[in-house]
Amino acid sequence: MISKDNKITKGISKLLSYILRHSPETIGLKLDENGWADVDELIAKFDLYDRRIDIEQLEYIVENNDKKRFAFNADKTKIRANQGHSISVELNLNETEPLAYLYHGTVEKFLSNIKALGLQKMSRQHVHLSPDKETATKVGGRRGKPVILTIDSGAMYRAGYKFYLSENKVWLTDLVPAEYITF
Ligand code: HQG
Repeated sequence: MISKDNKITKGISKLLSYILRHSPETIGLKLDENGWADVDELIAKFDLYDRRIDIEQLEYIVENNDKKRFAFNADKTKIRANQGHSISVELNLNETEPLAYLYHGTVEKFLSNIKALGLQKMSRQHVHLSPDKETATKVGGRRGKPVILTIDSGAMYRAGYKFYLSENKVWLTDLVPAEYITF
């Protein structure tokens, strides 16, 4: 039985995030254009690099990961990250009307750039937005004292900007111009 705070499981989750979002080539893995890795191949490649993992452990991670970062396909032969990629993958997310307001957690040092250029994707495929201030506070808190920006997503949507909701409920868009941000 793998326990929730099992350090090994956490370490594997982190590695899995890195491999499936940013750098599959690190272990010689190939993702398809939709970001899916073959589960058997992933397990074999992990093995080659001396990081043992089995299907049970993957199932546990998919099920219990704190942010539901990963998903299997229907027959569990493939696995992918739900969002957060820096490599180019087509997730085929459905365009969704956003909540009237969304939030973005960041830190003070980025504010002058954000005021000038809006929220940009930076190294990822999308700008990530949170449905509530509490989540945004956690996101910003990864980098220091969090600063929460309020996004007028309703107005953006009416102006034609597209929004997507990932499997794990992160709101994604391509750009948030500064005029839609309350600082
Ligand atoms: C900032 C985590 C300067 C932006 C979280 C952020 C999220 C700018 C950083 C997910 C800027 C990018 C994503 C501009 C944006 N000038 N800085 N114009 N526009 N920034 O990590 O949103 O745990 O790529 O404020 O929970 O922090 O990995 O984005 O600080 O959902 O699953 O540039 O990552 O999820 O950083 O986080 P990131 P993020 P996981």
